[in-house]
Amino acid sequence: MLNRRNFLTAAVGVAAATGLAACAKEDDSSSTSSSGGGGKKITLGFSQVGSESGWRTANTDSVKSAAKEAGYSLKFSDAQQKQENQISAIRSFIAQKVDVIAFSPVVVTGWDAVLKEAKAKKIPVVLTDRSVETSDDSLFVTLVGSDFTDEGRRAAKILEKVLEKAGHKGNVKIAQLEGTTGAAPAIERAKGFKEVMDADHKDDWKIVVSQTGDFTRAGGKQVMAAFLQSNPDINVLFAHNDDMAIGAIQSIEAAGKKPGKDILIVSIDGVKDGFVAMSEGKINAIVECNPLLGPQLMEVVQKVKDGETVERWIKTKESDFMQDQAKDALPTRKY
Ligand code: GYE
Repeated sequence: MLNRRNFLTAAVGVAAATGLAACAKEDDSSSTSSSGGGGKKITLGFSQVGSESGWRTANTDSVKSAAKEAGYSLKFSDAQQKQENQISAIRSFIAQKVDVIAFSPVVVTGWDAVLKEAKAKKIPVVLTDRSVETSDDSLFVTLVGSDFTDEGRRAAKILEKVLEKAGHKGNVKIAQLEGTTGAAPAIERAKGFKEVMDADHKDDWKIVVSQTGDFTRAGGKQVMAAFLQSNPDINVLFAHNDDMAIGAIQSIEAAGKKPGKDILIVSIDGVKDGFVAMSEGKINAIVECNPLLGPQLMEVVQKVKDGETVERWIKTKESDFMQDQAKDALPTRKY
């Protein structure tokens, strides 16, 4: 499986070329101030995953406002969770001769061809948020984003606390709502969680059902309803993001059960609505994943443009929150 540290080699299938930015929404925004060094304004092409979650909305806002702040001309494209749209957007950025391309890859595989095209035109590529698997490490400069495997481990560790607090006795029957299939945060959060489970809870914890909810509320709601039908004895939900947990809460309530009590819930992200659900007692703990990557990204873009060396992986600092911290933390949440 993917090891972000080594950026594993993997031969990848390449999505077919499509027309320019087929269904992707593209917008251009630029500010009048000049870029940091007083030189020519930097043009940055940014291909976003979509608008699937509260995290993504906060991430998009952060990128847009940081680009404006830095005085870059930003070409922003929303791929609506489709890899072919991202490939088209990147091709369009190459054709427009942008200075730097940044993107948050919807899935990990299938990027080599388009990244080689960027390299051939000497346009540096910076990954944000999510990683890729590539056969050639030189195809991107750096990744600005979180350690998702560690988030998975932290989710398992915080579940231990949640179970203890709830005075839970007996077997732990876990339902897992996975993120988008093939996406780095889905693969790695599952991996980190399982690592702790295999090491410390071989006998008492079991993932009884696991399926993707595509990181959306609607997905979480629908899949949780099916889980409750097939496995009515589930007593824990591990959701790869808050939005799916919030969707699942609706199905849990519709099934006449109490989220946060009958079914203990741990999720990842820490968006405002997640904190609201936690302060209402419906989510038991949240592992934070910071979406405010814009300022760090703009700094890196400037350095890359100036030919400076940057770290291979620029990680984000994050915290964990238990339910009893939710009310106090809520007013200070920035996203
Ligand atoms: O957790 C989820 C979003 O890639 C870290 O994508 C991101 C994830 C985030 O849709 O809410």
